[in-house]
Amino acid sequence: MSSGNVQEKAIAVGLALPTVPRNVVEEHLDELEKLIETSGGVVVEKVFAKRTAPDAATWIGKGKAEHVKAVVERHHAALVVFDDDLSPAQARNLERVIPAKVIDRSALILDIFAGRARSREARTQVELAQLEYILPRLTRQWSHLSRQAGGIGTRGVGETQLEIDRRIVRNRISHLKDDLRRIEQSRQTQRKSRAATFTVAIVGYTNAGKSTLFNRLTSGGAVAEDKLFATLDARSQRAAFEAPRPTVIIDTVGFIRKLPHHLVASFRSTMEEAVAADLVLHVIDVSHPQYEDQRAIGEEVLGDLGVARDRIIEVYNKTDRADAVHIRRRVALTLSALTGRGVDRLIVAIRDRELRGGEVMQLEFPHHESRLLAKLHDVSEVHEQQITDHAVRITAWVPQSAIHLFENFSITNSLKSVKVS
Ligand SMILES: Nc1nc2c(ncn2[C@@H]2O[C@H](COP(=O)(O)OP(=O)(O)OP(=O)(O)O)[C@@H](O)[C@H]2O)c(=O)[nH]1
Ligand SMILES: [Mg+2]
Repeated sequence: MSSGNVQEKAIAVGLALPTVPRNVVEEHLDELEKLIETSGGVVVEKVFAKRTAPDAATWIGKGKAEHVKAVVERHHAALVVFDDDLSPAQARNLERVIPAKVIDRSALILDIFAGRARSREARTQVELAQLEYILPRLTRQWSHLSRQAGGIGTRGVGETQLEIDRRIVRNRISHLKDDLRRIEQSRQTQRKSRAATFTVAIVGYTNAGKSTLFNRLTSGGAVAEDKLFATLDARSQRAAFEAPRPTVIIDTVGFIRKLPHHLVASFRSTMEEAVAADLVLHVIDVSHPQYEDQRAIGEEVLGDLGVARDRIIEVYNKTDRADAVHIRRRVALTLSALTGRGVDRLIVAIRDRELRGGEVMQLEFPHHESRLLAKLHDVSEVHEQQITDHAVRITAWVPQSAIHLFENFSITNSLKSVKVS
């Protein structure tokens, strides 16, 4: 399905299993509908199948597939999207019955990403994920070809073609992987060059309000929209608020349930940069009926990526919305990125984190202590420096490990940091 295809008529199909109750399937289909809209389609009907177990050949069962066929014909729909991943064989079997393009949630998400990716890195990551998705499905084209060509006798030709296609795809995949490695290396160099910087990554479910918050904390410029996956490129910018250390905020790609695993792998490097941040803000949209689920998905992804819990601050967003009044969690940080209410408390929390592991000191060095002064510039964050006839006066954030070096030159200790709790 192409994103340029305006208002392609689509049918959304979900399967309710004993382990997945109907209302959950309905909520998942609502999300699938949003994804289809994001991709330029319109859902004309939703079909629910109910089974004790998925059908191996058609996922929803032969009878239900016939039903989908009738629905497709009634609406003249061009596309059928399954909420769950279909095996290549299942998709093939379904397309034999249903006179429309049959895709699954993963293919749809890949399509959206392909339409949105802008930076070279994001484009490379998406193309890699698409090819890895396509590779095991290449047989599909071949079976179409061989049927058209008349079957027996032409099979050898088809197989050869298939082998060629596969080789082309595999070559392209390894080429893209090389590209990504190179991009990742130059990114690591950049990362090192800003080692003194405190980095804050904003992560969370898609549409949670990450970019809106990013714009609040920086001078703005990120696109924030009521769309899934409005952001595809990790973006970083200096914080606009006063902070004890130079601070960079990073906006990231959102999470979603059942994220295609090829995409997870391809976007890993982008996410890894975010999770290497000093602090991770996990944004949760409390106005969403499934915010608990979304929070759990976020936690799982962060856990998989190896982010330590003590580096995460949960930020409960969209508290201005009427459907968010139920939130009365005393431990959590609640705010509205849209109205700005509560953002000041988040900034205080970020500053506290920056100060942990060090202290803001006011120091005075006689001019002959130039070596120590150089050392200070090396290991700390200098906020202010004043040169008088007799001395150099400095306000700086000094890491715990270096405080003893400068203690003798301290002129006040009134600006003590918040200690690690
Ligand atoms: N009412 C309300 N709406 C908000 C708030 N924060 C964000 N929004 C809206 O929620 C929608 C999504 O916001 P984004 O900032 O684009 O969300 P995101 O997490 O960056 O989304 P993706 O990049 O698509 O993953 C937009 O329409 C925002 O205006 C908030 O605090 N209150
Ligand atoms: Mg965004």
